[in-house]
Amino acid sequence: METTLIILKPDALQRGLMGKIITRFEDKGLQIVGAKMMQITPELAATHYESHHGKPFYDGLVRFMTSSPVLVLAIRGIGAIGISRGMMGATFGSKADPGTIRGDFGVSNSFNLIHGSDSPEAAERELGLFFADGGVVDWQRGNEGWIYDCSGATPE
Ligand code: 3AN
Repeated sequence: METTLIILKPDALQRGLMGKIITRFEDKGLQIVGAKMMQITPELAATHYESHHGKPFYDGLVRFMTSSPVLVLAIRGIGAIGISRGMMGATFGSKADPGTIRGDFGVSNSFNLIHGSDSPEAAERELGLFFADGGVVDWQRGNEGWIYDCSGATPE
C-alpha cells in the first residue's frame, strides 16, 4: 500500500469543488486516511516548493498557495501515487486531458486545483511536512474485499 499527499489548492476550495474532487478518489477505490483544512504559511510553502525556488513562477506559486485555505489529504491504495497523478492530469489546466481533475474542472495554468506527490520519496517527505502533528489514521474499510481481490497472498 502507498500513501500519497494530495492538496486541494485555494482555487478548489474557493470554487466549491472539494466534494467533487474527493468523490473521484473515493469512487476510484482509494482510501482517505487523513484530511485537514489549513492555511499554508509562507514558511511551509517555501519548504514544500524548495525545488522550484528561483524559478519564474515561484513567487506567484507561493502567493497563491498561501492566499486562502487548502484541504490536505492523505490517500492510500496500491499504487496510489501514480494512480492519483493520472487522475490529476497534466500540470496546466489548459493542457490536461478531459477525464482528469485538472482537465475537467479548470482552464488556468497557475490555478491548477490540486497537488499530488510525484514519487514515494516525495510522498514520505510531504506527508511528514503536512501531517507533522499526526492525523493520518490507519482504518479498515468494511468493503476492502470488494475493492481488491484479497483471495491470494497479496491484494490484487
Ligand atoms: P505538478 O503539480 O503537476 O507536479 P510541478 O511539480 O512541476 O507540477 O510544479 C509544481 C507547481 O508549480 C504546479 N502544480 C504549478 O502550480 C506550478 N508550476 C509549475 N510549472 C509552472 C509554470 N511553468 N508556470 C506556472 N506555474 C507552474
